[in-house]
Order: sequence, then C-alpha cells, then structure tokens
Amino acid sequence: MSDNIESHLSENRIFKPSKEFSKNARIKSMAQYKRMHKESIEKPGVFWGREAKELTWQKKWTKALDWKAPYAKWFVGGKLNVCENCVDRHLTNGRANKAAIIWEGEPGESRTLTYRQLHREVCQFANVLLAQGIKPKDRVLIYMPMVPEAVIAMLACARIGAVHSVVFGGFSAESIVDRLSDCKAKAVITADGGYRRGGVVPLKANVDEALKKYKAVDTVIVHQRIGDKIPMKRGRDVYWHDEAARVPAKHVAKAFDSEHPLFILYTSGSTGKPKGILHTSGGYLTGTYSTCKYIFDMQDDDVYWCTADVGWVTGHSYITYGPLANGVTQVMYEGAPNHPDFGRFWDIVEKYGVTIFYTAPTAIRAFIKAGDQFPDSRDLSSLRLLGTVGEPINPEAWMWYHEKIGGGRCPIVDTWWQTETGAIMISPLPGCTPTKPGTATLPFFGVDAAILDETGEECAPNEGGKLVIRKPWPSMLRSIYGDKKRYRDTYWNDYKGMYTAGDGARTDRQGNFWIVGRLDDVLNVSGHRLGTAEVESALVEHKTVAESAVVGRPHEIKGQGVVAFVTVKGNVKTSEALAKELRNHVGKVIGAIAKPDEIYFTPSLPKTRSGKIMRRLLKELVATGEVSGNITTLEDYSVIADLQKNLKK
Ligand code: 7RM
Repeated sequence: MSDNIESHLSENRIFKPSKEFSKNARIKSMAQYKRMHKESIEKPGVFWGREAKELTWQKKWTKALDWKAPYAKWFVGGKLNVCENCVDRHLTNGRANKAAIIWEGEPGESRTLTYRQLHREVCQFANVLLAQGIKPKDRVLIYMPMVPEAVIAMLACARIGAVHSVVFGGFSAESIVDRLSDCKAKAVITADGGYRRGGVVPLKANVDEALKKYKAVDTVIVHQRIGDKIPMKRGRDVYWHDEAARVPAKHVAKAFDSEHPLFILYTSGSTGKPKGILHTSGGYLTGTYSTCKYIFDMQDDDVYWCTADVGWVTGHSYITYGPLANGVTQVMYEGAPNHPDFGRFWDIVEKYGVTIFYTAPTAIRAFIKAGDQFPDSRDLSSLRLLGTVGEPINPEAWMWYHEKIGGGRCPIVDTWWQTETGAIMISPLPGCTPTKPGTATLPFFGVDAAILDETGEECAPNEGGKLVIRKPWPSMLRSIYGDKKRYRDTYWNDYKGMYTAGDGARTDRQGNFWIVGRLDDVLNVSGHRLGTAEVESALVEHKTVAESAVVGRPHEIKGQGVVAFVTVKGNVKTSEALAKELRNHVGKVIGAIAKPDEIYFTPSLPKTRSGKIMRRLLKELVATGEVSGNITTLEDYSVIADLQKNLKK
C-alpha cells in the first residue's frame, strides 16, 4: 500500500457538452465512443486501416501492424509522401484557395498563405534543399522563429525524405551543438532573427557560435526575417530567397516507405543528455491526422490556433502535420503572449475569428495573474472549443478558462500525451465526453492505457500507480536516435511488452485518468506518496495564489517534508499570517499530511522555455542550498539566484 501513490483531491463538478455541440460533432455520444474504442483495441488493423485510408498513399500497405516488442512497424509495405498529404492533396479537393496559414508577426504585420501558395513555397524550397545536395535520410537542423518558413522548411524536408530536427528558437548555441553532434546534421536552416517581446532573438549568431564547435555542417540556409546585415560565411551560408530564385517552383513528390524516418525531436529526461525521439511517416501522420479530426473536431470552416512553438512536439503534431493533413485554416503567431500586453492572444482570437484554441496551463495561469480585464474587453464569441496540454491543469485554472475564455459554452479538451507518443493519447472527445476540471478523461481510439502497481497488477480506482500503454499505437516513437539500448531501458523495462510513460496517475470510478505528474515529481511523506501537482492545485485554489511549485525535502521523521514555492496574485501582500493560512488551506483540501512544512513566496518560478516548472532545481535548492545539475533549459537564471537569497534569510 505504501508503494501506491495516494490521491486526496476529489472533484465533483461535471461538465457535459451542449446538445448543439454534440449534434454537429464527429463523435456525438458516449455509446459511439465506446463502440469505436472497443473496435480500435480489438481490431487495431481495421480501425487504423480505415483512418489511414483517408490519407493519400502512392502504394497501399500489405499489413497494418508488425509488432515485435518494443519495435513496431505500421502500414508495412505502404508508401506515401507526408508533405503531399499535408499540401498537394488539398489542391484537388476544393481547398486550393483556402487559407492554410494566417500568420501574425509580433510587430503586428500579417500574411496569409493559401494551400496553393503553401504548395508553391514548399516545392520551391524542396528544390533548394535538393540543389544543396540534401538526400533522403540526411538530417537537417531547423532553428527558426515562429514564421511560416519554419513550417515550410519542415514540410520541404519531409517532401524529399530528409529528416528534420527542430531546435526551439529559445535554446542556446550550446544546445544546438549537442543536438547537431548527436544527429550529425548536414545542413542548418535558420533565420537572421525573430521578434520576441519587442526584441530580436539572434538566431543566426547562435548558429555561427554553435558551428565553431561542430564543424560538419556544409550548408546554412538563412531566411531573412529581420533584414539587418549579418555576417555570412562564404561557401557555407546562403540566403533562402537567393537560392529560391534560382530553382523552379515545381516539384513532384516521390513516395517513401511508411517507416521512413520523418523527424528527430530532442526531449529531456530526468537525467542525462536529451534523448533524440525518432518518429516515422505513415503511422505518425495517421495518428496526428486522426486526433485532430476527432479531438479538435476539425471542420472545414474552423479557424484553429495552437499557441505552441514549432520547436516542441505540440508544434510538430498540432501546427504542422495534423492540422495541415486535415486541410484546416490555422493561425500562427510569432511572438510573446504579453506583447505589448496580456491582451495580445485575445486580440488575435477576435481579429481572425478563432474557433478552436489550444494552449498550455502555464499560459492560463499567467493570464489569470494578469487580470480579467484583458479577456473581458475582447470579443471571444467565435470560440467553440478549447484545449490544454503540457501539464496537469489545476481545477481553478480550468474553471477560469471555461468561464472567462470559453464563455461557459466551449468544451475543454485536456489532452495528455508526450513527445514520445507523437499524438494525443488521453483526452475528452468534445462532443461526448463528460469532463471534470483536472482530468484528461479517457483514452483515445487505439490507446490501451492502464495504471499499474509495482507488481504489474492493475490499480483499483483512486489508487495511484504508473501510467502504461499496453499496446502499440501508430504515432509511437520508434527509437531513441542512435541508442536502442536507452530506448528499451527508458520505456520498455518496467513491464513486459508495455510502454511506461514515466507519469504517475490514477483513475476515478468513471474510468477517467487523472495524471498526477512525472514520477520523479512525486513526494513520499510519512510513507504516503503525494502528487506535487495535487498540493499545487490546492494552493492555487486559494484566492491569493497565482502559481505554485511543490517539492520534497529530506525529513528525518517523515521521509520527505513538503516545501511550497508560491507566487501570489498582483496586489496581494505576503506575510507569515498568509503562509499559515495557506498551510491550513492545504490541510483542509487534501489533509494534514500534505500541509507544506515551509512556504516561500517568490515573484517567479524557475521554468523551462516551454513553461514547465523545473521542480528538480527547486528540490535540489531546498535540499542543498545550491543548484549543480544541468540548467541549460532554464528560461531565466536570475530566478534561481533570487530564490537562493530568499532561502538564506
Ligand atoms: C505534449 C507534451 C510530456 C509530459 C507528460 C506529462 C506532462 C502533458 C499533460 C501532462 C497532465 C496533461 N510533451 N503532460 N500533457 N500532464 N495533463 N494534459 O507536453 O514530452 O514535452 O511532455 O508532460 O508529465 O509525461 S512533452
């Protein structure tokens, strides 16, 4: 029993989709979901074969799945071109002149690319890559701002069978070196810079610095976003527009094997160097296509906006591949959510009539902190569906999102998935699933999710354990690039033939999955495991709290004590009395066992550039007063320095 993660929060509010939403949705009832889910588990080849058939294959597969754990091949023998499916296909299905991407730059300009225009750009850039000698399976590193050229670069790689590895534009030169040398990239695609919070991010300068250390890159293609004069190394660096002018805009897409590598994306684990997660073509495209269709309920007149950066898997699956395979119109925004102020996202929603909006809980909490005046003063009535991804959403943030952004009428899809899973795995279907704030609800089609204890037994409802996926799914990672051993050790070692996600979770009596958080974020207090996320949720529920991070600190008697870092809302005064009140509040919501032993008030929390709180650093800080581990993914180092001072006081 002491090995199980205990859960103390219970959420009783239930939200069902409106009749009107269900009537027009692709999946309209729970009966329909259950029927399709059953089929997808019992006859995966039939279910996924039907989904895959909606895409364009130049050669049909002979076998839907070949599974020799832990290696899967989907749509064996099939041949397709992923880019053709995202672009060319729409030139002949009535969408040629439909907007594919409506882009807004941070300074305020906007640009629309129809599917026809996108096709032309992608073909031309594919020819640029070919002229530079890029061959199928060559790795190409992409380090770009959020401009359409980032998507065009990815699609052009896919078109010619090259393997892209996108590195988030907020990462340092050092991270570029690590990734270049791991995947041995031949070329880099970058820009002279990108706009972020009013400033210019010097992307090309970072690439130059990285290439002093990693010298095996022959070609750097530079998109001119800013227009400033920058150093260009002769024989290595070329401008995108110069090269494009030299090649035709016509290119016929050749088919590649269904298991042809599509991209490598680096993701950090709890220890060691980032892992190059490898995804392939047919299965990945089918997974992202299908999840967009059912979970975002994409319809032909939707205006979809995912606020992620293309440097994260969310940008790969839910900006580039899934939405474009569905032929939807999407908004893409270059800059920061608070530039020039926290009204920017809502201005964009109003201006382009966004109907489906997908963002992260960390952004939602930032909006809550900034104040209701920003969404209140915009017309958000075009929205019909909201989504979240990246971490558990605190019920209070869920309620705010539901009421303030969704006007109480939009279903929320809380989507659980990972870089490794390629596509959404656990999520409500907006037209049928009853939701409760804080749960990602039920497994998507083809996903056989379960929660197991240490012995491999399935946990009872409300008993916490490890989240596993018991059967292969089309968009699953195929390996860690160049490291099969690490692939097997990291994901397939806990239970025979099953994928371990590294997340702790529980189900409730209705079968909803509640993700507690990464297993290394779990506390053990007096023999009881507590999800840090649950304590955080309790804190955030308090009217004075904007955001919090909870970690364990070694404790003589209890094993671990609970330490909470708390950011209060704008005009709240912090005091010992407030700390005491918060402690009691947590005691009331979860139980005395979860009461933080210490509370530190702080104006900000250490986060990765994608907005994930780095609890590992806080844990180390409270244990030793120092931070020694890898901090290259930290957004702002001064946060740590301030906390150190604070802790000494
Ligand atoms: C898409 C993405 C994956 C980790 C995952 C979880 C956490 C993601 C949710 C979530 C609770 C969610 N890929 N996570 N989505 N936790 N509810 N809806 O974020 O590889 O960068 O991270 O993120 O811990 O394992 S990722």
